[in-house]
Amino acid sequence: MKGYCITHRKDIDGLASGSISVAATGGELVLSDYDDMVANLRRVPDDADRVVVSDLGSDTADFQAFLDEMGRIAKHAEVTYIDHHFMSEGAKKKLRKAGVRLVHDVRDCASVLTYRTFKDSLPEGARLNALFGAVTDYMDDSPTAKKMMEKQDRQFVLLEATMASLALVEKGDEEGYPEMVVAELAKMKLPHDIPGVPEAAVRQLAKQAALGEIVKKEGTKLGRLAYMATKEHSTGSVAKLLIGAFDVPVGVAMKEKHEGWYEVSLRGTSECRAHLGQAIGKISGSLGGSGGGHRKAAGCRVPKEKAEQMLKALSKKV
Ligand SMILES: [Mn+2]
Repeated sequence: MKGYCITHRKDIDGLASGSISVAATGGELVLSDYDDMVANLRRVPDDADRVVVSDLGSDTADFQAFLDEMGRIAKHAEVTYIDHHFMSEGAKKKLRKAGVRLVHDVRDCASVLTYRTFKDSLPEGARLNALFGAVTDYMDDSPTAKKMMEKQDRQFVLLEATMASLALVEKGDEEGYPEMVVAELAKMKLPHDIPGVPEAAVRQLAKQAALGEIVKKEGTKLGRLAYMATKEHSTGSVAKLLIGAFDVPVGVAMKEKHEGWYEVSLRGTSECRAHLGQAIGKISGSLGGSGGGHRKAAGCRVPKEKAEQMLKALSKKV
């Protein structure tokens, strides 16, 4: 058996769903982000038997390339694609037609969907991994997640999940760190028991407390959004802090990860009038970048010189 588990590397939902598919199928772990998703699929050889892709939304400009690769792999292997990001009916149809087993539901996080998909081949502890994804993706109030939470001590789950999430923010860029976390979670090890995790989580708490002050000084308000360029790893946290500091419904944090390009995180409150993932997908696409995500949490990549245009267009939308 030659199997691969390809999952999102940036958050605990991605890592936890990867750990669940590794525990269930024994496949080799491949961590990916949106921008290298197609490249990672291209590396899956034709003699693979089973491939699980989780928490990687495909509602981006390169859907055709994604579909082509999924179709190529599905000719020889059993391909399961588990996701909860927005997906058009047309895209779903095309994936199924290409032979992909699609597990898609926007009401649950990818970890919970992965847990349900492989439930029969999982140890009981995997339910916790699924809940870590639900808590950190803010999706623990779905009917399924709620029922699963009833079987656990809620505070225990919240602390373990948050500890894993904070530590990932602190150490996510460290070579091999996210891979190590997935491997340990797949062995049903709890975050507090994974080497380095509790210490990194506490360091991150201290950083975040200090960051609140920096955001107040360096952020800028533009209509109903506030934005800022940052070097922080967790652009998502910066976006959230901007919302609070400027009392606006949308926060936008931009980081120059590769020269000339901004990686952007967007966060919104219930008062935001647009679906951020869909809005930023269109805007960034029209500016030569790409993006997508959820209603209140999204991300994109745009050329640095187009950032101002992006912010203006988004400000009109929200
Ligand atoms: Mn997710």
